[in-house]
Amino acid sequence: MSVSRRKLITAGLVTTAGASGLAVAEKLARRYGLIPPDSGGFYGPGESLTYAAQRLLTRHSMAREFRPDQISKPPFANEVDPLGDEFKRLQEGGFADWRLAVDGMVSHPAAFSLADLKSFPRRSQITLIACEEGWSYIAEWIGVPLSHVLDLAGALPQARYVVYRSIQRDWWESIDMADALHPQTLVAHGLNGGELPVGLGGPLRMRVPRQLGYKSVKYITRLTVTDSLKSFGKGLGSVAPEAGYAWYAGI
Ligand SMILES: Nc1nc2c(c(=O)[nH]1)N[C@H]1C(S)=C(S)[C@@H](COP(=O)(O)O)O[C@H]1N2
Ligand SMILES: [Mo]
Repeated sequence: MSVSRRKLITAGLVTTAGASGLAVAEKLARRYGLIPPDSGGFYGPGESLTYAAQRLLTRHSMAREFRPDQISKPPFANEVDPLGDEFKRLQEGGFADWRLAVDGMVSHPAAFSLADLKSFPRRSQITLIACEEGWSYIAEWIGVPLSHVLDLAGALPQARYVVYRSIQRDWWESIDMADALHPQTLVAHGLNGGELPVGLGGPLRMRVPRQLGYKSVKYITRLTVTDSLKSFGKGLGSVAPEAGYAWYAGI
C-alpha cells in the first residue's frame, strides 16, 4: 500500500470515528483486514479502531531505544505466580532441557534448546517495558529476533499470527505477523549484559517492545504459527481480552 493511500485510509478511520461513530470505522477496518480477534465484545469497535489506526500508521515504526545510562537500576520485577515443579526441575538442571517448540503453519516444526537459541544471531536493544497498571522500567534486552526463529522453522506464507505459551499454563498471548516479523521483537535470553533473571522471565521470554508489558510473556516454551486464533482459548487471541484487556496493546 502506498504511503498516500495509507494516510488517506487512516484519515478516513479517524474522522469517521468522530463523525458517525465507531461502527463505521470498524466497517472500514474490516475492509482492510484490520480486525483484531477480540473485536466481538462491547468494546469491539473501539479496539478495532485503535488497532487499525495503529497498524496503518506504525506498521514499520520502531519502539524508542534508550542510552545505556538510562537503564533502570534495579529493574522492577512484576510479581509472578509460584513457578511449578516442572520449572524447578528444569532450573535445577541449569535449564539445559528447556525447549522452545515451534509448530503450526511451519514447514519444519522444531524444538530449540537455549544453547541453540544463543548460537543464533542476536540483537540487543534498550527499551521501556510498561505495565498496564502504570509502572515501567528501561532495560537492555538480548535475544534472537523472532523473525529468525520463524524463518528457520519455515513459517508458511498464509501465517497471520504467532501464538506463544508459557510454562505457566494460564499465560499465553499472540501477535500478528507485522509484530512477529518486526526487528525489535525478540525471543529474549539476556538482560543488561547478562543472563535473563528468573524473576524477569528467564530463561526465555518474548519481548514485544511496541506493546504493553503483558504481551512480553515470561518462561516461553512454545510458538504456534496460525492463520486463525479461533481455536485458541476462548478465541479472543490471548488471555488479555479474556481478562478485560485489549489483545492489541500498542504503545
Ligand atoms: N508468564 C508470565 N508472563 C508475564 C506475566 C506473568 O505473570 N507470567 N506478567 C505480565 C505482565 S502483566 C507484565 S506488565 C510484565 C511484567 O514484566 P516484568 O516482571 O519484567 O516487570 O510481564 C508479563 N508477562
Ligand atoms: Mo502488567
